[in-house]
Amino acid sequence: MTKDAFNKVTSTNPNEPEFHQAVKEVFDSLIPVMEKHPEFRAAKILERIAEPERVIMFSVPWVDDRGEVQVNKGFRIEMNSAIGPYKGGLRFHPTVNLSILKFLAFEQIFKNSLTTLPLGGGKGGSNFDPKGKSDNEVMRFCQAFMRELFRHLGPNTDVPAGDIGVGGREIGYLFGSYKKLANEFTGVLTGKGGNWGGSLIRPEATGYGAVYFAEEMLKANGKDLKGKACLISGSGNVAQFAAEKVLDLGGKVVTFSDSSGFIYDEQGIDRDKLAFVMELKNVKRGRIKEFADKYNSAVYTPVDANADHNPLWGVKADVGLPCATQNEINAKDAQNMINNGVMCVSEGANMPTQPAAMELFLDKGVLFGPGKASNAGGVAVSGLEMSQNSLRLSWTREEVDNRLHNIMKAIHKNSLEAAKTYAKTDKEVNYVNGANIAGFLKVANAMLDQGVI
Ligand code: NDP
Ligand code: 2IT
Repeated sequence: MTKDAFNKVTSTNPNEPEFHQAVKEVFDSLIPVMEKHPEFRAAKILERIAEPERVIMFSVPWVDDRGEVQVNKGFRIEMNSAIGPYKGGLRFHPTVNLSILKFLAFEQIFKNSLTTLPLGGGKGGSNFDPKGKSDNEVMRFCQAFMRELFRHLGPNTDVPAGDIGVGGREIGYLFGSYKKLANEFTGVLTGKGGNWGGSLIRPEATGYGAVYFAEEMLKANGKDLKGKACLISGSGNVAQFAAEKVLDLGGKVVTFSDSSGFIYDEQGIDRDKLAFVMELKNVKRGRIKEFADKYNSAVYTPVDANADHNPLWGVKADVGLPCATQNEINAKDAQNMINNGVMCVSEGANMPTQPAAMELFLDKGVLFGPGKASNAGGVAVSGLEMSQNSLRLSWTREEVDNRLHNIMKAIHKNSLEAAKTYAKTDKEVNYVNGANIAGFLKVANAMLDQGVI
C-alpha cells in the first residue's frame, strides 16, 4: 500500500528525482507501520504528507555592482504544519530547483518531529550563487528575496534559517529586511546574531549534533570516538563544527573538502589548523586548496565531478561524516569506505548517501545515522532560539549545549526503539527505519487529530 502512494508521488511530480528518492526511503520504512494502522490508510496520510501544503515561487530581480539587472528564482516550500509552524532553512546555490527543495522540505517534516520540539516542516531558497559576489550584492539580493517572502512568514507561521550558502551574513541581511518590511522585531528567522536575538551554539549545533549522534551509535556498541580517524567532507558551517566536536571528544580529523577538491592531512587537523579553515572559509571566502599551500603535512586532490568515485572516501579511516551535499557518497565510495575500515557514518548533510550506498552500509553492519536524525541538532537549536525569543531571555552556552546533547541522545534512543517495535527481522533494526518511523508517527497522529484540512 505504500507502493500506490509512491506511484502517485512519481506520476504527479515528474522530473523530481531527489524528491522521489527521499519519499521512497521514508515510504519503504513505513510498510510495517501502514500494515498496523488502517486509520492512517483511511485518512490518506501518506498521500497528504508528500504533498506540500503550499509552494511559493517568485522572481527575485536585483541589480549587481556593475549596474546590470539580474534575475533569480525564489522558492519557499511550506510542507507540513501538523505539529508546529513551518520551519527549515534557505539554500542559495546555483543547483537549487523544486525537486531539491521538496526533498529537503520533506526530510524536514520528520527531522523536526524527531527533535521533540513543536516544529512543522519547510524549506526554501534560490538559484542565486553567493560565490564571487560582493557583500553589497549579497545584501541587495537578500533584500530583493525578502521583498516577496516576508508576507508569507511570521514567528507562528513560517520561520526560515540557513543552509548551503546562507550563513550569519545572509541571515543578518534577510532579518534586517524582514524587520523593515513587516515593521516588527520578532523571531522570524533563526541563526540570528548573538546580540540581536540569536541563540548561543546555533552556529555549532548541526556539526556538534552529528558528532553527538555518532558518539551515541558507538556507545551503544561499546565503542567511542577516542583516537578514531574521521573523514569530513565539506568545509562550511556543518563540517567546521563537526571537526571541532571530534577534537573535543578525542578523535582525529583527516580531511576537508569543497566542490573543487579535498585535502588529506595524515597528521590530523588540530585546533590551529581548524582556526585557519574557519578564517579561510568564513572571512576570506577562499578555497580549501589553500590549506595544503599553508600546511605541508596536507595533500590536495582536485575532484572530478564526473568521475565514478570520490577519492576522499577512499582515505583510510574509522568514521565518515559527510557534511557537504546530497548524493555525495555512491555505492563505489561506500565500498571503498568499508574496505578501508569505516565502521560508523553519521550524516551531517541532508541525504548525502545514495540509496545503493546506504544499502551497503546497512548490509555490512556499518553504524549508519541518517541525516534526518543525525543532523537534527541544527534545527533543534533553532527551536531553542524560538523559545528564547518568545521568553525574551537568552540561555548560556552550557544550557543550550546541554539541551542539544540531550535532544541528540533522545533522537538516538527514540529511533532505535521505534525500529525495534516495528522490525520483523534483525536487519530491519536500523536507524534509517527507526528515524523514519518515529518521526512519522508523531506527525501522522497530529494529522489524524486535526481532521482532513
Ligand atoms: P555551507 O554553505 O556552509 O557549506 C557547504 C559546503 O559543502 C562547502 O564546503 C561547499 O563547497 C560544499 N558543497 C556544496 N555543494 C556542493 C556540491 N554540489 N559538491 C561538492 N561540494 C559541495 O553549508 P552547510 O555547512 O550549512 O550545509 C552542508 C550540508 O548540511 C547541506 O547538506 C545542508 O543541507 C546540511 N545541513 C545544514 C544545516 C545547518 O544548520 N546549516 C542543518 C542540517 C543540515 P563549495 O564552497 O565549493 O560550494
Ligand atoms: O537542514 C536543516 O535542518 C537546516 N538547514 C536547518 C533548519 C533550521 O531551521 O534551523
